[in-house]
Amino acid sequence: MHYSKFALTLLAAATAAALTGCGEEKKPEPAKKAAEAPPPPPSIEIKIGHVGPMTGQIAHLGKDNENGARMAIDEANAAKIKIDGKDARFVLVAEDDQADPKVGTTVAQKLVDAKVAGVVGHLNSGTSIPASAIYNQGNIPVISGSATNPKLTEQGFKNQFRVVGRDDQQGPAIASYLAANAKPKTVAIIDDATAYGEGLANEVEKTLKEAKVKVLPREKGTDKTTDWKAVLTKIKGKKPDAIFYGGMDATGGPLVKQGRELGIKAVFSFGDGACTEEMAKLAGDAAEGLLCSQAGIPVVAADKAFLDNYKKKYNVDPILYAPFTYDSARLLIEAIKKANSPDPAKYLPELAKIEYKGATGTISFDEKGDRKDAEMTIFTMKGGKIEPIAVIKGGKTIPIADFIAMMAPPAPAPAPAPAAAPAAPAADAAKDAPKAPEAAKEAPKADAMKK
Ligand code: ABU
Repeated sequence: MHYSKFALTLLAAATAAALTGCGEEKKPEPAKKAAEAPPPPPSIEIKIGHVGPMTGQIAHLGKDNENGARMAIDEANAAKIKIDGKDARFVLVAEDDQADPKVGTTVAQKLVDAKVAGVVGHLNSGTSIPASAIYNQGNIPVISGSATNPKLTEQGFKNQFRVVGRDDQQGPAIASYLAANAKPKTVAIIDDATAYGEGLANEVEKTLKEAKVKVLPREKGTDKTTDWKAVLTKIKGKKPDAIFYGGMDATGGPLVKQGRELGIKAVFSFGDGACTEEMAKLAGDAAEGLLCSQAGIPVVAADKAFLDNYKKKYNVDPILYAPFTYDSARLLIEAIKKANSPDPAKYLPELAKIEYKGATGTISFDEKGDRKDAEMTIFTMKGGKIEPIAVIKGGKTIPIADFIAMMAPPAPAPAPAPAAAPAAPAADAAKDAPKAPEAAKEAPKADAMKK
């Protein structure tokens, strides 16, 4: 039999194919396998910036703020949120502005260039105000959880918000409380020459003068001053009954310590930047009995689940404004969810009109971006702990125990009980409510707020 060369080639190929089919496992074709695999779900990365001082004298407060924002981001990722049909992955882009206004603007530009969808920060008014112009130009929504100088939201920037009160609320609150309770005839005021410290001191001075309290000529330091002896010696000679300091705890602690060392007996009082337990760490017993204010609810009155989860995650309690930066990040995420888009142009209108139940209470914004009906809290230092005395809300001074009871979740409606087992809802609700601190037993006397 004669076969052509072509036929022989075909025969060889067919034999090889048959052998492969019988003797060996056929390897899957990679291209075919890929085609059969389900496509990965579409995803979207959404960057949220956080800025505060992570180095320097008030890094503990920067870390507190960042912890709050990070917790909100981690919870959002765990909740597997979908935006525009895609799996959203939120990423916290954390930056350090060193509490320095110049560094603050550099970092703000960096975040705009990184195309973050929104920013939580900055911590300080002195960094927040110059940075706000940069975020405004980039049309990036920004929420501060701690900056209290009124100018921040007085510039007409539609993208700027804050979830704490303002110093034209805080100054009158602490000054009125001081005037009504310590009843000083003469008050010395010192500030740290920052936007926050000087601005708050001005508000305190205005309120004291309205209350017919004599205010001594202003004394000044800086946000780095830790040797106050010259200033305090000058003040001591004028025998003030009270001293107010506008500045942060890192400088306020040495101030009160050195004041007591010099034998000054005046009541020391402070705003939120120095209303922390760091004061007791820095000043020891000298900090006992100080009065101070915070521009929001006290940490102890924040949502219990938030407080429990924070402690579990970081193994510490919040220091000052972590509940507020947590709410700030959650507000950005909630507005993005409502708009179904991380595009600031799309979600900013949602943020502006939001009404949100956060860890610090219900949050909505006025036309300037300030929190509506923000609370102020007055504290005293007892046994090294900052203890809230009263919360000022809507012009009313509410003893802390009453305020905490107001914030407690409502008792669950009693279930139709079987005859033999009556329900006890009030006791259950009380078990979950935050505990009023010792200082709550002191009845506040001042009705302070105007705004
Ligand atoms: N509000 C206290 C500290 C932050 C600031 O406003 O500078």
